[in-house]
Amino acid sequence: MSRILTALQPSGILHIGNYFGAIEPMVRLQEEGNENILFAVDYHAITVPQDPGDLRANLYYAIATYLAAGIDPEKTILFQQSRVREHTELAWILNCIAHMGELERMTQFKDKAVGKGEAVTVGLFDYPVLMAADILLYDTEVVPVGEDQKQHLELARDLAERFNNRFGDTFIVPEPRIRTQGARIMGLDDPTKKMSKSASSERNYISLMDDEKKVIKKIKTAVTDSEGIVKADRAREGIFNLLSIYSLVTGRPASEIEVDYEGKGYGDFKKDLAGEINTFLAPIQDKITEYLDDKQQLIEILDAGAERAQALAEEKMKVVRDRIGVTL
Ligand code: ATP
Ligand code: LTN
Repeated sequence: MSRILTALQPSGILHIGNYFGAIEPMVRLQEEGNENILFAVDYHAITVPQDPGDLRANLYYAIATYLAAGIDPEKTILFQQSRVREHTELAWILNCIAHMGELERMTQFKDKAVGKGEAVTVGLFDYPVLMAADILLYDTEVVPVGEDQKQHLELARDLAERFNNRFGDTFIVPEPRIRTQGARIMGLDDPTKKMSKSASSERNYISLMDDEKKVIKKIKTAVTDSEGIVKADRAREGIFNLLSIYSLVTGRPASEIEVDYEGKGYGDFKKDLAGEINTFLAPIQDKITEYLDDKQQLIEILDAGAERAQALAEEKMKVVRDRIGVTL
């Protein structure tokens, strides 16, 4: 049994990339009887401007989605980051051992800082340190993340080791678990880049809340190629990506799906794929809506989760405060 932890930003739309890359793996790990921790990182979300009303709505939506996907709040500690103050407290302490140079090398920061010049916020720069605090606070052993978060995890490991060397063994050095299946669903309009909610066009992604018509339209216009053969060939990014999505939503191997479309064109394939996506989304959407209609229940779940997380965090912080010499 391992302590497994991951977190997602409550930043609005969740797409099928987020679902298969981040949420569904957590559901599987929960069923394997691990000690799971999952939270919505609202203090990471505010590293870029957020409208307060939107942020609140997105928090409800994020939690409703995890529950709809099968996260069981009895088995997984499910909460909201800002409710456990120890995250920001530990981030401050880690700030005092983190180096400017190592943060300046973070590619996510460099990407997000583009065009901001001197006005880039300290929060955006410090994002990876808060993430390290999220992880180290709970004696986390395994962190399932997408490929894009590998560098942040490396920093968390470095900070754990540096702290341990300076103040004595305190933190577990966490291992990343980079997903293989579903790790990278690509954009429908540009299959060379990952599906992303911050893409310039809505055509890039299938949101978990897209209605039938939207799904049909987006799949119809998804980029393929002129070969007209449905085959899982990595070199043909567009069709490869659509086949992966087909496989994920139906749970059938791509090799089997290929056979069904031998001698048929992309038209039939796309029509069926849209249908399969809609069949897959319908029950999830119903459940999300059900949870959102009962905010009181969501609040109770989050209260209970925060209480459990806080108990663990407080234990850890007692040790940390003592190690650095602030407890008298
Ligand atoms: P943005 O596109 O705005 O950077 P995002 O869609 O990447 O946002 P995040 O909140 O950064 O979403 O990531 C949430 C989780 O979803 C992370 O674990 C990330 O690795 C995973 N994820 C994001 N996009 C994909 C994708 N296209 N395929 C698989 N997993 C993804
Ligand atoms: N940066 C992560 C979100 C995140 C996270 C974490 C992931 C914040 N804290 C701790 C794993 C563990 C992202 O997916 N964008």
